[in-house]
Amino acid sequence: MRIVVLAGGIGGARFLRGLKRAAPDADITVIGNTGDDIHLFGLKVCPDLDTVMYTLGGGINEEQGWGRADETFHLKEELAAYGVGPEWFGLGDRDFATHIVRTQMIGAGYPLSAVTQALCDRWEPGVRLIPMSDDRVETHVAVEIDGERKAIHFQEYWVRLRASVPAEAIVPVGADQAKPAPGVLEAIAEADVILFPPSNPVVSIGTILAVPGIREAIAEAGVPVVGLSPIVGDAPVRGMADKVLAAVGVESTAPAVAEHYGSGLLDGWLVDTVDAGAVERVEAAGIRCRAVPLMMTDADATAQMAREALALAEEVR
Ligand code: GDP
Ligand code: FO1
Ligand code: CA
Repeated sequence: MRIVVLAGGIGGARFLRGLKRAAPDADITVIGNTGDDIHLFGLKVCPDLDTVMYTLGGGINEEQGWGRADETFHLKEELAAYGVGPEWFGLGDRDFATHIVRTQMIGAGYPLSAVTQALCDRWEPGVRLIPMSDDRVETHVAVEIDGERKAIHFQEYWVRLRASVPAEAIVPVGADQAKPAPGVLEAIAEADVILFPPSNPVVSIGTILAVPGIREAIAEAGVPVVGLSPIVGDAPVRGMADKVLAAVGVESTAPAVAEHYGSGLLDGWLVDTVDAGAVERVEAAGIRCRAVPLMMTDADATAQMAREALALAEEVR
């Protein structure tokens, strides 16, 4: 079975670990979000691609969910001693090596998709990881700070400000000119099932869908498209997705996220058992819905979520 998964960072990566367990023989292609990418100290950092790669490759800091295990921060401290920041973004010594290799290869003319493949040769994530695009896309957030309206990088909004000021707009800068990376549209066209893991609907999956051609290819693939809600009990399980959902006028509830994707894209939607009361509303929107446990507390629970998603896909096929 060929499965295509659109993934952000932590939510996507942890779900993929469960999917690999639930479907060990499946051929899994992951289309990764690159809107979170940021250039720091002259290096290109791809947080969501790295989170997927490290999580599936066994190098992730499990408690944090991003960055490397057994990490140290000597380089960051030395840079800070020279007054070189930003200090609010925690790049560790081991992680730096990934960004150096990536930046060096891009400087030598390799596209991001080829670089990602080369990095994955070391990590062997057990899936084919493709960035959504080889073209630069950078999510910016329009905010008002001290009466002044400005656009800041998504990482500054998320990591430095912890989404503490209202987001007025989310803009995936460059997305409208971006082309899907080689292999993206082909994987979608050849998929037997397409899954939206419980990733951020706006700044992870929304950004991937903003690359012209990707949304259309999914809608036209003619195979089941099933998603899992990142919102449980009217709040994100982790992080501040409610803040970016508000920016696009969507309430933070499991059914509202399903309606946001819409029946033109989604065939099936899983909500957590605490949101069982929302099943009817989702089905009224033309999307088949089931309530099952959606907390990725351990490997078994996560694999079971993946099984439920694949079962729902068979039901709507
Ligand atoms: P990010 O790029 O690291 O923010 O990760 P993603 O975009 O892939 O996923 C973020 C989303 O994962 C958040 O909105 C969380 O609510 C969701 N999430 C994290 N853990 C869980 C979980 O155990 N269950 C569910 N249903 N959602 C989760
Ligand atoms: N998230 C944080 O909350 N603080 C950090 O200092 C931080 C550093 C960081 C470095 C590399 C990397 O790959 C990810 C990192 N993240 C950090 C996570 C990440 O940038 C965001 O949580 C996601 O992009 C949000 O979607
Ligand atoms: Ca992310």
